[in-house]
Amino acid sequence: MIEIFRLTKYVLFQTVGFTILIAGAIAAAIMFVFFLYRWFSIPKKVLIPIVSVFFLGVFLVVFSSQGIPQSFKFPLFLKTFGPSTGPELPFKNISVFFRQLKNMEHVADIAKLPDDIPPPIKRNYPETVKVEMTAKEVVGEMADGVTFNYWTFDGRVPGPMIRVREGDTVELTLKNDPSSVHHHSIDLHAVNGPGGGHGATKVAPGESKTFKFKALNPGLYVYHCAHPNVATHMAHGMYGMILVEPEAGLPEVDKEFYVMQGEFYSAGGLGKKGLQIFDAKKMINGQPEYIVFNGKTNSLNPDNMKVNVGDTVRFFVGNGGVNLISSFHLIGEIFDKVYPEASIGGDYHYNVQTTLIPAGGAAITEFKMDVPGNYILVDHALARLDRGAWGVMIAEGEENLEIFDPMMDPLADDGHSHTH
Ligand SMILES: [Cu+2]
Repeated sequence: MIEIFRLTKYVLFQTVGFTILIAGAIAAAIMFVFFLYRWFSIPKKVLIPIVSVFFLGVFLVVFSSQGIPQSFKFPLFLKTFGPSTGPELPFKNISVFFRQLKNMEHVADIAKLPDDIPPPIKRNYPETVKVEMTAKEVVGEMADGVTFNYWTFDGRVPGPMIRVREGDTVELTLKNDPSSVHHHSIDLHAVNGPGGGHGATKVAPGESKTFKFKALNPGLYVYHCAHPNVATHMAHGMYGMILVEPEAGLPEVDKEFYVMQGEFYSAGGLGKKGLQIFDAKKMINGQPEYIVFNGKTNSLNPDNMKVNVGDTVRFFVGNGGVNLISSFHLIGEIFDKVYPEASIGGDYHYNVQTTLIPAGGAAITEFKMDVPGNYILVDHALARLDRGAWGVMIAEGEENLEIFDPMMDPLADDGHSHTH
């Protein structure tokens, strides 16, 4: 109940506020006319036109920069120039959302586990691979007590990692859960064909559609919902990645992780508790409240990112955006090899500190774990750490003092090092 109140608050403030503003102004005008007529005996014939012009002027000043709202939606004053539906939330969707809220699944953990990855492909021949995904609108927790209405592929953010081989034919079925409020679709950047599959997979709630494509180009590709307003669907969590392994496969490694950065735009400020309403204006302005890995704060931690000293490690890193470019960095390690922009088969970069992950793009990074400890993954635009853009990987095993020696005084247990 409190959640519903918090969600409606912003909407009510705008509609009710707007109505009161107009009603108030008209009432004030009538009283003003009455007052001048009674006390100064100015004839009504003169008064009414003067006062009307005065208040019309006030209205023009107030609305000249924003315009009169065309329809009831949140936010009220937003004019956009996209090729399709704008990012505003029509009030009728909000009422549908309330009616659906009870049926909507409340997920315990919205974060896709970074170690939840399909195994490497051992085949040396192409196949037809069937993939099934369900577009699902759920309620999940961004942080303690801060809940969001997430739109997802299979109930988690990011959606499942799809793994196929170059030359495979992918038969993809997209279902839209009957509890959904919105239409959804999928555009895979691994597709050669119009819309990346968007047109072929546009599904209404309860509907299901299948399309086929041949994975011609090896690489790690982002997929996302492409139903308009596309940015709005992505900013609710509708993205994931598909890996098209080259015919010969990727080099064998000991551990692989699946990580995607994304932004979330809530009307409530950073840390505001309760169910958060989506703020289209903040999205247009590129001012997210939350910037996180795998859908929420603290999603990547030593429980799900554990490696051993001596392991070779591979990160599949993507960026769902929708506005920011990620400066992906692992504090305390150097990426021995980076597949820039996740391109496979081209020129690789070696010995990289920070790699760029474009919005709607990806990178593959590989490194060998040299010494034990906690390693923090970040977007090195470091102010974003405070919005959630960090995670922790733990490496366990033997110290190697030749590579790293903290030179701790064995007699002091206060954890502070000293210099010699
Ligand atoms: Cu969608």
